[in-house]
Amino acid sequence: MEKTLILLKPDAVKRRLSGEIFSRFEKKGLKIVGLKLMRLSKAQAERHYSVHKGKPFFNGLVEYITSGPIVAAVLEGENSISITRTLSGATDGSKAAPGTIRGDYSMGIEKNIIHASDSSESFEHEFPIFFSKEEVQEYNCGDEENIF
Ligand code: 3AN
Repeated sequence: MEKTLILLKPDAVKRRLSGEIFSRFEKKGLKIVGLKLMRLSKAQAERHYSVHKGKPFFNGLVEYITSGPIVAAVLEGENSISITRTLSGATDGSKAAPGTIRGDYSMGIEKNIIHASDSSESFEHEFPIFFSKEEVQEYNCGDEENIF
């Protein structure tokens, strides 16, 4: 089953939105298989955002994601990558559709609540920055035939 990585950014954690956001993904049918609260180092943040190196917003992005605790999670389910992106909404919270996480909780493009891997290649790049393979649990919920 497809896995994806999400990060609840410092604005989400400080605004006590973690439970609300996980609730949306769980209700949709995705399963939490990895989870941790952590503070990213500058080196980890630069590695995570390496695709944006050289862009004008790169330094601000690194500064922001390292400014407070984040919640990193691995979610699993069929099409979990596109589903988490759809539920997260457009990058700029001021333009994201209502009903999406960013549309409901974010006003801007930097403090935009959540990161979600945008492809399996991105997931492969991002996963080892946050988790070791041993930190991911393999299990069935038992209701997969009703969910997928
Ligand atoms: P997404 O997070 O929706 O995949 P990306 O990968 O294009 O968006 O951008 C990564 C992060 O960089 C975004 N979550 C956002 O916080 C930040 N970002 C993207 N574009 C800008 C911009 N023009 N100005 C400031 N920050 C930006």
